[in-house]
Amino acid sequence: MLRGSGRVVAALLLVVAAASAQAQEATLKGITAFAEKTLNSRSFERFIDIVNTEGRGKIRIDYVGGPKAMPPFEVGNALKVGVVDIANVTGAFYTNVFPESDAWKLTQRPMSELRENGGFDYMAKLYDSKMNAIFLARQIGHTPFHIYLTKPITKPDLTGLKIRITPVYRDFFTALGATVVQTAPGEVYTALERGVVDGYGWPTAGIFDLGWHEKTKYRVDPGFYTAEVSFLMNKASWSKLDDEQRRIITDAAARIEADSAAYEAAANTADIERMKQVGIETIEFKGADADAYLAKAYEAAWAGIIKQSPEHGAKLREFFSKPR
Ligand code: 173
Repeated sequence: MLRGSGRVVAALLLVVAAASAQAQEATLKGITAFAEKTLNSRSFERFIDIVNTEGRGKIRIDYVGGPKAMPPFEVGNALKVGVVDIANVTGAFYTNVFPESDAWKLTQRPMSELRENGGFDYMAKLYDSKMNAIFLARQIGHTPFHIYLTKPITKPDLTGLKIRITPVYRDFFTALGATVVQTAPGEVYTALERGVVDGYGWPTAGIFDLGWHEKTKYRVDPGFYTAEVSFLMNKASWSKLDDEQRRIITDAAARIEADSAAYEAAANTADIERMKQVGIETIEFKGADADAYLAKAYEAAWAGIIKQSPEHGAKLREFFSKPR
């Protein structure tokens, strides 16, 4: 039995123990390169909810938001230098830091296979050495991109048209004859409204999120490449976590990657239907025309990546491409 001062000491010890347990809760600053609560951010928001629920008292992600908090093309560097600890972002937005990141769009095998065939490990090493980053999960990886237009075309030729791009589309749209204008997603609506561009590149789903359907008349099919949006973590922030904290992050990330096919399929089906309903017409290349269109898309992009990074580009092409 404790009496008098012994009891006071015990009580103090309890207070100290509680305070240090609290201090062990890691807080990570999380950011998304896409507008909050839109398609490409929602799985990240779900991931944060899972981590904050399962990690209660151990780890917490403090969500600082999207492009209102930081311009999308700055997210990669912010993660690299540790201004943020965890990010939801696509490779095309940080080619300034790590040019090969844009090659994710050229994967023709699912992530589950790339995690087995060495392709994932190859990229993970590049993330480590070029970006101080850990690649946690790809949350978008089953959705192609399309050309969306305000004016019709009759063949795969964008001569005379100004098209909004990111690095994803630059080589292909240039090869199709377009004049290209790079903008963050947040500037697309105004660019369309002012006639600064006649169209834009974007994945199958998501054009309703920022109101672009109001200014879009045509979607060009087939879609090309495979969109990529992933969760990345700063390496120093990762190394500060204990095994349990890492497990919570890794498990939540794996769950999101595993759910991504179903999540994307539902979103794509819904948006294609909605485009039909609002009168967005499909311009479809078929048969040999479609084959040539897609072949040109991949050729132009691989040539661009291999030119920038001959050694890694050639290796990534082996891992990522579908065997012919
Ligand atoms: O068009 C874009 O802004 C872009 O590059 C992209 C990449 C992945 C998902 C959505 C958009």
